[in-house]
Amino acid sequence: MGFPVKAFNSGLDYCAKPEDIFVCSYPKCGTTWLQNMVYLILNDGVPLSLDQFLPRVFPHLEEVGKEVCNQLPTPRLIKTHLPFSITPHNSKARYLYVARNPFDCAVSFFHHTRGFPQHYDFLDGEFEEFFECFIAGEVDFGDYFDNLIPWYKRKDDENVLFITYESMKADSYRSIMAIADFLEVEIFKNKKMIDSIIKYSSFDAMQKNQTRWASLRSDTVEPFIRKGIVGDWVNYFTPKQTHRLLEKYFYKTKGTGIDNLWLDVLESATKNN
Ligand code: PPS
Repeated sequence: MGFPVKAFNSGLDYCAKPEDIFVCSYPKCGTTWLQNMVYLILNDGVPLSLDQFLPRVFPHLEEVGKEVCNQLPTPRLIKTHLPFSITPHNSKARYLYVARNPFDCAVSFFHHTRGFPQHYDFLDGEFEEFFECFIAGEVDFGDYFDNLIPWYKRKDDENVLFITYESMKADSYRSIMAIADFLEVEIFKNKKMIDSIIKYSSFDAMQKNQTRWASLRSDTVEPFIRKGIVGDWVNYFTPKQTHRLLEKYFYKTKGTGIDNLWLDVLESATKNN
């Protein structure tokens, strides 16, 4: 991932405050989108100004370390891909977790890995090669399921909001209302504000300003806000790969309830393998 080791270790040591708001996820599952929604909800629907950058306003804990996070205004807005067990915990802090089906996540992660040649040296890498790393859990932040499952188990905790990328796509209004409710921000009476949050968190609006959202590193060669759809995986997965990921999905998530999370995707994957 190319984060400075010192910052990564310091991030693990961060002491969460009761007012903190964390956006948590496995990589490529809609983190930036959710961060922007949270930001807009807390800021009356007014988008980041031209001289503001999301990674500064809402930094990635493991990338910048605790010193940077300690300097943030209250409520501190913090992004993390850490697994639940080592995410800094405070029983009063709020944790929003966004999950995305593993098929689309893998494709997005593939592009991300090609996109940072100085870190991954994978500029000409093929999906076939990346898929083997993904399914083995040998990618940044480890195995997809090991991140998802423990967070999913906390989904009914009072200070956790579990949301999916697909539900944000299907109904952004409803997702925004659920997030605002969780953050205890009253926006439901203010139609203008809601419209503004929807507008500025839309794919088109976010795609316009790539540099606004990306990591503090500037060496990416692929757009960070890339395609933003559900189902792009069908353009990459072979039937055999689909079968293998499905098998792992059902094996890992058995008895957790996650097998009901992406029924459409699972159905189409089952037909495709
Ligand atoms: S990271 O690097 O882990 O923080 O990446 P992350 O932000 O989690 O995920 C990036 C993917 O989210 C898509 N994205 C969006 N989709 C729909 N609408 C909006 N507004 C939006 N913003 C970001 C982004 O395009 C990446 O997905 P892919 O499939 O690669 O397009």
